[in-house]
Amino acid sequence: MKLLSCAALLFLVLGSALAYKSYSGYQVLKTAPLTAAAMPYINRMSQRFDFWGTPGVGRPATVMVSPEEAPVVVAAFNRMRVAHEVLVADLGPVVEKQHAEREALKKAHPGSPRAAAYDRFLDYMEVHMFIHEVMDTYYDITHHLDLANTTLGQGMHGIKISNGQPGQKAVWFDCAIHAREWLSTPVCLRIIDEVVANPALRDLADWYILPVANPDGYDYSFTDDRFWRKTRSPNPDANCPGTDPNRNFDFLWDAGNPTDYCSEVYPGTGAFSEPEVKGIGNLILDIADNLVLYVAVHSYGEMILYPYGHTVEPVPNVDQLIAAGTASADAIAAVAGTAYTVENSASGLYFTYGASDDFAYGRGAVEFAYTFELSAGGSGGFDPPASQIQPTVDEVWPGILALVEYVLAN
Ligand code: 0X9
Ligand code: ZN
Repeated sequence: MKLLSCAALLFLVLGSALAYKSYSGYQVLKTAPLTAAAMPYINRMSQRFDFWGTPGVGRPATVMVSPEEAPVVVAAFNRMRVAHEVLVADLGPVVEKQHAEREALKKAHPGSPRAAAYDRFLDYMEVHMFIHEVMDTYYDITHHLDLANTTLGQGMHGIKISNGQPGQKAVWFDCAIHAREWLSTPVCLRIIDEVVANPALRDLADWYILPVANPDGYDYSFTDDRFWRKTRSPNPDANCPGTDPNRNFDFLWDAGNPTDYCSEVYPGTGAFSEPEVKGIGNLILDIADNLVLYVAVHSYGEMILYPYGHTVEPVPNVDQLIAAGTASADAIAAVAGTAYTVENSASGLYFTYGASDDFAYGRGAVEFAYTFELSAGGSGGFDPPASQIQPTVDEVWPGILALVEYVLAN
């Protein structure tokens, strides 16, 4: 009996380790800084291959390739005369090691998710517990935002923090709409921690914060596939489920997006086909009259991006967008010297349609809308170690505060 339960345990442990996608033989390739001439090709390639971070003129691009994809991508780079090198020769052991480290850290920090939030990456259940712990403690200033039920039937938990004064301006932050961009969630959690602790911040504005905007995908990146990006909604091709939620918003939806289900930027069957995206979009429109700042937190690139993503034509309040973004970047740089650039989303000639920031700006008429791309980390950029959480939130929070202060003063 004892032997049997040992065997069962072993099977469970091995089984769960095996369930995690191995990435054995996958490589990460890094190009030389891209030229403007290369961008049309990169745009096309990014619809089929998994580019990490936001490609742009003057910046190197990183792309993850399976063993089958590697020769195809290398041949394309050679044709385009894009110099490149192998950044990670085999992702397999990298993913395995990090998975093991995560398990170990969980054992080392078994306390409440709120206590551990900057020591290790919290899974979705733990983020939910974090929100509930905050709401129990600060019941008088918090309100649970029940945005939607995800495709897999999970609740989408956000939090509104407010001193309850009617007619206040509002600011919005969402994190981890791309499942694998784990570093973003602790930024949202830090914002929550700061705002509940500081009455002056609540006098500035009502704060809407959504730490995990893509719960099904986020879960999946913890349990099955470290580099999962999209939602988990089924597609006709059962091998390629999921929609890129940041191409699914009802703003220029599908104007130039791919129709290939397997693409990492597949936009879905229609605008707001994803319940998560619809939930976010509807709430933004509901509060649009008061909403003055929208921020989506992503990784990576050390950039503060402003609308639009489909054109390099400047928007009417571009000067204000740049000034506020620069105030934020300066505050970030003041902490440890990390240099965020303030850029138009499409200035790198990497065009996108149906993204959340453009929806907030173009459809919700939110005057200040941004995407923050945090720092890269780990071997290829998308696998930062947990030790990077604390320094990231320590430098980004002052940037968020400077941004909110600027926006509300102007
Ligand atoms: O492409 C995206 O969705 C974002 N980059 S990421 O590497 N995190 O996927 C950038 C979105 C910036 N905003 C717009 N392009 N509108
Ligand atoms: Zn992203």
